[in-house]
Amino acid sequence: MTRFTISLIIVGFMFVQLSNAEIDPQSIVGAWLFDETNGKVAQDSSDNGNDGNLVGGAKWAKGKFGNAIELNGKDAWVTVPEIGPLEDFTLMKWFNSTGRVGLWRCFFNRDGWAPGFVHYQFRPDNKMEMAIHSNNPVRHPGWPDSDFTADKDILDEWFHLAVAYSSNDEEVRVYFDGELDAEGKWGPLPGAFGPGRIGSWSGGGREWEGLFDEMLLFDVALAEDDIQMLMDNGLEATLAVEPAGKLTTNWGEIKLGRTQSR
Ligand SMILES: [Ca+2]
Repeated sequence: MTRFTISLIIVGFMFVQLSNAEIDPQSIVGAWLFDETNGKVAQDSSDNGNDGNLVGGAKWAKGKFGNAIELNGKDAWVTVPEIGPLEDFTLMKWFNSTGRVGLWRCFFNRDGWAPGFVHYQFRPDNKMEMAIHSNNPVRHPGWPDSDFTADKDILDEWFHLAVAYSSNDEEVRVYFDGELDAEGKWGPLPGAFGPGRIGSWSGGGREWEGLFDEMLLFDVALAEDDIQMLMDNGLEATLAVEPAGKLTTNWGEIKLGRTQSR
């Protein structure tokens, strides 16, 4: 093998590493890191102002990265403003369930239930469903056969869950702890997330009991390695170590812009 060929291989390898690692901060629709220690506002760390408001017994607690939001399964949730519809999206979070096994338990549900509305939750059969009203089928493919069952064996532990969806490509992928759990053709509607609730549904009786941390919503269907990087490192550390300097700069500008606009 010539030296020239080896150099080309090395350059090619570096390019792949770079392209795999890129997460564009501009693709963040909402980033609820739940790192507050007091107050009733869950700040959106993106540039979009999608701050959440704590309702009822919602409170701050120790989380996976810094603090988390703790919900009591009865009268606690976080409301979010109008978000979407998004043609493509990735929604991910760390969750820790402490009760209500065998009951509806919401992660993030758009208020009401009408065409395009996202309902993202555990079902009474303890299977996870990402549903978009009027998609065909309504629930994401593969959910009945998933190995992940939210029964008593998963209580009091942190797990990571991500759903990447493209209405343009009509594809969905579901990841538990960064491992592909289900995928398939699914569509065709964009997904509307708000006005809605983290940890509840406006229809009642579906409150989350436990914790959420690093709830991140993007307007792109992220690749598996991006999801894993965000899962392992958290959003802020992931963007801080981005090899392309402009991305780090953009993230800094976003946070600076927020400070100046308030
Ligand atoms: Ca946090």
